[in-house]
Amino acid sequence: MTAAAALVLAVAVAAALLAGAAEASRPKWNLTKKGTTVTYDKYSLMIDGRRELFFSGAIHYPRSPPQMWPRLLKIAKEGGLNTIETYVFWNAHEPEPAQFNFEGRNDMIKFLKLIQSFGMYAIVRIGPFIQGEWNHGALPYWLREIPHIIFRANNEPYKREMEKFVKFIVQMLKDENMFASQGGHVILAQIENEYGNIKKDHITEGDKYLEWAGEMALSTNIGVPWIMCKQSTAPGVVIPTCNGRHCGDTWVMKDENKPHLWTENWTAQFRAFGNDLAQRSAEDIAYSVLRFFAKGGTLVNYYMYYGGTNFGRTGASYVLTGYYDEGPVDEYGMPKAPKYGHLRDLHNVIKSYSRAFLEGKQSFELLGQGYEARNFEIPEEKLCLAFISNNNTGEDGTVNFRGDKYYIPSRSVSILADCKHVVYNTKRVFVQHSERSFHKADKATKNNVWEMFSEVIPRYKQTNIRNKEPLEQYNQTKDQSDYLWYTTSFRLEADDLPIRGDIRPVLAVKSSSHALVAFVNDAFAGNGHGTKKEKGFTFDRPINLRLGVNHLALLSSSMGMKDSGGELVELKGGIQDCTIQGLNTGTLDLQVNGWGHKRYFDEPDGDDPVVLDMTSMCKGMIFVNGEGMGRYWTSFITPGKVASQAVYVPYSTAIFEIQEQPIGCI
Ligand SMILES: *[C@@H]1O[C@H](CO)[C@@H](O)[C@H](O)[C@H]1NC(C)=O
Ligand SMILES: *[C@@H]1O[C@H](CO)[C@@H](O)[C@H](O)[C@H]1NC(C)=O
Ligand SMILES: *[C@@H]1O[C@H](CO)[C@@H](O)[C@H](O)[C@H]1NC(C)=O
Ligand SMILES: CC(=O)N[C@H]1CO[C@H](CO)[C@@H](O)[C@@H]1O
Repeated sequence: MTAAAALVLAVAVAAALLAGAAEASRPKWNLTKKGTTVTYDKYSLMIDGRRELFFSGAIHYPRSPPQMWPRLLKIAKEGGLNTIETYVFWNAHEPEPAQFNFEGRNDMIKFLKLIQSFGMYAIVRIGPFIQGEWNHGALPYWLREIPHIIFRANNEPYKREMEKFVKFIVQMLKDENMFASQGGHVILAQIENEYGNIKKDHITEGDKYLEWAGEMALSTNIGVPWIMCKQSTAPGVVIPTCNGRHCGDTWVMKDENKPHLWTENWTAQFRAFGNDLAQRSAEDIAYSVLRFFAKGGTLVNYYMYYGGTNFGRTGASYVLTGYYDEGPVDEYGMPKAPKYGHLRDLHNVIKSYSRAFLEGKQSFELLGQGYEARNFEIPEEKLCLAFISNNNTGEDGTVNFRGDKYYIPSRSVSILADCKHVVYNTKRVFVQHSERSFHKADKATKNNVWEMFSEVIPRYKQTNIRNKEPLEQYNQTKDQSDYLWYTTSFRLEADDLPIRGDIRPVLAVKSSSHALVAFVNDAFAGNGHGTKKEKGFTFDRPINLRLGVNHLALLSSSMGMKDSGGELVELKGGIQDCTIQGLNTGTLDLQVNGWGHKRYFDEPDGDDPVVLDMTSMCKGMIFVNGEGMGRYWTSFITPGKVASQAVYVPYSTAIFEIQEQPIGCI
């Protein structure tokens, strides 16, 4: 490995926008304020009976260091947000039954109090299944070992554990007076998550489970409404909400008397290793938000507003370590132009006409094929606000509206103050574009001391976990490591060798994990990997064998556990099938040859964002001062022939002890 010398420390150059952002704002909110009521009708949520608009951004506390939280919240507030949404991460908080962790990045209460101190509201999505591109959808590994458990079904063992955790979190929030009803700022809580996606998969009474989940949530008496997302209906007073890209066009609300809330509006697309950049333009997001608001929506949550980092092993299968770097605020905590500014302008415009918007009488006018006006009026106060939209793709046009002509670009919405003057159009972006650039930090790259650790390639004889067939991987590693060694030994007789002609025998391995490195008689024999899209992969490579005993060692690795799907509990990893083909005597099936297993633990020995360029380092995990900073995999290139993510660890300004754990180019 010659890579150490090529490892480059670089400093990201912050946009000018950021100046002064690091300094935390003073708390403006009186924390001892008495409770407020949060209610709703079919039009909106109401705080103490007053209608409000909610511009919310998702920021997940375990995806950034607590030192960054004040700066992120300040940027969010300056971007026109008044609400922050976060999930609660069960497997981060309860890695072992009844052993809790709310320290550092997991300090949920600290994060929520900080939101309150900025005078912003909070939405807490307790789940406790959350998906979220988070390892195992945040369900702790130990749940899998509970006999007869079926996740997210009308299943007693699951319901018992879910209820225990939900009530534990609710109690914790109540003890700190976090709910609006207690004077805190949590205005909504979410139970379950996108259940609509898997309901069809369940044979075990999905409807009954959902009904139970709603009732269980309501029984906690938090004094603020509960929501369920990505469902068109929800039990009782629970509010169903939309997740998607274009909720203004796709959302069908089946429950009358409940408001239109949009809990996930994707600001880009999260990425997996091997994926090219996923962009969603500022114009397209603004367009969707306005179409949703024009139809009476009153809450939008940008998913993600700031994505952050999947530290350590927290990312779900193949998910990139940098999370939603393409959102309005990038992984480094820098506002991304023009997305950030264009949305800020949108929020400010809508807010300044919020009275007409929230209290006005709504009307609708069809202005032509694909053209419409949605108006909000309070005639006695001469207040009028109109949203004129052109939903046609690739066709700009002019419409007549109340005696005037308006030019509206394709797929755009104009806001008309007084139903007359255009004050915003989603396609007219006034914010300048900016680019992120890096420069080498020579000072930080010099005088580093590098050490190398090497792993001994194990042989069957040295292992103590043995089985006739290779064992399932997750069951062995129990989510403590990405790696598991599989070893077996076999004897070849003179009959088997020499091989016919000059053809070398081929080692063929089928894996349901994500990558593997193969060694034959202690020598590197090749590697292979799958992709996020295709489950499992086959590795086949010609190998060198010898007369007598041969040793095979396969280092199988997982890039995180899946985070979704009805079959999550049946998730399997590891070697499924192993043969040696092309021997004189035919194919040697090693599947029931007797396998030894060895766990490989990821244990390390050891405010301008600084980043690590890992381009030359292939694949592994980065540790900084003993803490896992996330997976890297720069040798997995995209169709565009680059690594999905080349630079990592965009936080500390002084990283001197860096150890990375390369395991070869897979
Ligand atoms: C905060 O609210 C409490 C209770 O309503 C009140 O006694 C106190 O004076 C307030 N403090 C500030 C700084 O407004
Ligand atoms: C708006 O355009 C999109 C994309 O063509 C289409 O799917 C949607 O149905 C249209 N909405 C309306 C209300 O026409
Ligand atoms: C996991 O492994 C243990 C012991 O190796 C075994 O008893 C159990 O059946 C396995 N469970 C699964 C789901 O494979
Ligand atoms: C509900 C919905 O619109 N889901 C979409 C979210 O975005 C992804 C990626 O663009 C789509 O695959 C989903 O269908």
